[in-house]
Amino acid sequence: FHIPMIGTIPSFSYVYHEKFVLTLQEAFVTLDLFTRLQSPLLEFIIALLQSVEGIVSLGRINKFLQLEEKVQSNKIVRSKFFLPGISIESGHYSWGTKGGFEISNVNMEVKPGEIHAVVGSTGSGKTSLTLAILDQMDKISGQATVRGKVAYVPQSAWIFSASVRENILFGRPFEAKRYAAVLRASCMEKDLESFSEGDLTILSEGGSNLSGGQKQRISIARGAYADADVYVFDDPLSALDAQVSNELFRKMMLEYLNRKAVVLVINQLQFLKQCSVVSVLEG
Ligand code: TTP
Ligand code: MG
Repeated sequence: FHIPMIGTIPSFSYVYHEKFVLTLQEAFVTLDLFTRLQSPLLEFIIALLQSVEGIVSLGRINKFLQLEEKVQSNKIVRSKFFLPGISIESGHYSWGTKGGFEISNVNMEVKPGEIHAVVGSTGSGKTSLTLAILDQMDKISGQATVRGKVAYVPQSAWIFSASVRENILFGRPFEAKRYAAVLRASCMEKDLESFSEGDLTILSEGGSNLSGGQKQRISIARGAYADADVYVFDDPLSALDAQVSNELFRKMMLEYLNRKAVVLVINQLQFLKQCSVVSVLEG
């Protein structure tokens, strides 16, 4: 006697023999028992999968907690009683690995209202210097103090999957006046007109529906909107044409951030004469 498949329980059989008589009672009780088994069996599989995930997660958390403690080496002062800015004296930084890249003899002083330009050939350590300011590089010797809130705009812009506006606000509350000023200073207004839904247009992860220059300007706008005291820009003009570079330098660096302490890695040497100090990385 054969009972067809019921739910996820495979079909089962009943031996037909003179001794066994399949009564209604037997058939339904058996069916009922099998049905009752279904959910514990499914839950067992889920529990098994979750245990495996749990073990993997615990392993990762364990690895993370066992990492070596990073000693903060730059002095970071957030007090309002000090004038914001950066001062580094005879700074010597390394990337931690023996015989790896190091920058030494770093002397810089950046005050509010100043643009401190950093120039040097590719691979000379411009990005490293900006990361040394952010205390991401290991300090071997020297004195370094960073006073105030710092905003950092990295060399390669990144975009997350959300609207243009959310990419600029980056979790901060929306303030219409500041937001409009930032859009103007980062020359985003024309681009927004060309987007189907203006600044509410949803961007894809990594910003594949944007040009390189648009990504870079959204990244700059995000930094500007952060309303920090110290701004560190790593080559913000690299993906922009000459005209937009000119406009952005004037509106953002000279006007919008005119009272801030700005460190600006730059390859467009024509702007250097408008900067307060120029540092050159050599050797
Ligand atoms: P960078 O500091 O990246 O050089 P750069 O910014 O001047 O170059 P570019 O103009 O192309 O942007 O690199 C200097 C050296 O530091 C290089 O040998 C790689 C090393 N380095 C690390 O080891 N780890 C890091 O995280 C970085 C950023 C650089
Ligand atoms: Mg770099």
